[in-house]
Amino acid sequence: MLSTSSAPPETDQGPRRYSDVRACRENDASRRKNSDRQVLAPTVSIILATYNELENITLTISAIFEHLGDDVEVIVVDDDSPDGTWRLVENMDDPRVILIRRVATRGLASAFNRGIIESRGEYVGWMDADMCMPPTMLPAMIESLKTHDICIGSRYAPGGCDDRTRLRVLCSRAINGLASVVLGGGIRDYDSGFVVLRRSVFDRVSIIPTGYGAYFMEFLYACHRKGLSIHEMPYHFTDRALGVSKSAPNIYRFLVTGAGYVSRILTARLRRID
Ligand SMILES: Nc1nc2c(ncn2[C@@H]2O[C@H](COP(=O)(O)OP(=O)(O)O)[C@@H](O)[C@H]2O)c(=O)[nH]1
Ligand SMILES: [Mg+2]
Repeated sequence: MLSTSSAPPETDQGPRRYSDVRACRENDASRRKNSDRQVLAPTVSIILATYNELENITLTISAIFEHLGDDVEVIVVDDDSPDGTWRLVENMDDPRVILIRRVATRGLASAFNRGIIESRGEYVGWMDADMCMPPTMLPAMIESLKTHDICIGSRYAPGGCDDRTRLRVLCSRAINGLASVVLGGGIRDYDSGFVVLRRSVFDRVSIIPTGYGAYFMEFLYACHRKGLSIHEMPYHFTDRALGVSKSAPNIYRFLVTGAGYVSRILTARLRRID
């Protein structure tokens, strides 16, 4: 298992190490394991952004390996979770698992962006680490990359399902409705956040690494504009059984997140910057 944090690279030994003084001391044991990282680049990289996912992270990682086997790396980008999610990952001692522990920063889009930078797979994917998005879907999603550039797990394509509370589903559908009117592209689940894609996609489109989940809509919009083919695969989204939602822990955060989505949809339409 590789453990890194977000300070400048060191040049002493081993591939791609990062440290700051605190993480360097705390991560000594796992850093000695850096050389255990798979030498050959795996075919698939799956990135998990985590903040306080102690109850879910082991389940999520094991389920990914169960369905994708050994030719995969799981990159966990944790923002120094107070519940010690990062420590649990660090102790997994698995060469297929890479831990990036960022300190003194937070952000979902920037966490996925960091994971993308570290990834090595020909196919790259990312998803939540809260067991709402089923890792059972991953093999079929990756298979579909034979004929598409991007595959998103979709709650709202025919056959999909979102079993969260009525209010959350209603809001999510409203945001998706607005996105499809303003951004077009015929995508039903614009803010899916559950995706696998060909690495070559990043030669044409980058994610804009600011904000919460709304970055995903802007990313898909840019992919659509560039003519990349996007496949929506329906799935059953199961509401969180363990841990707390970071986007809607209370009504205030819920409204702030919702407003962020609306403004990002409008900005994406106006920005059109490559
Ligand atoms: N690294 C990182 N991960 C985050 C942050 N906020 C949320 N996450 C993770 O992003 C995923 C989605 O968050 P979640 O709380 O499930 O939000 P929801 O799905 O919108 O209710 C989960 O895996 C979280 O642990 C953050 O600030 N930094
Ligand atoms: Mg979630």
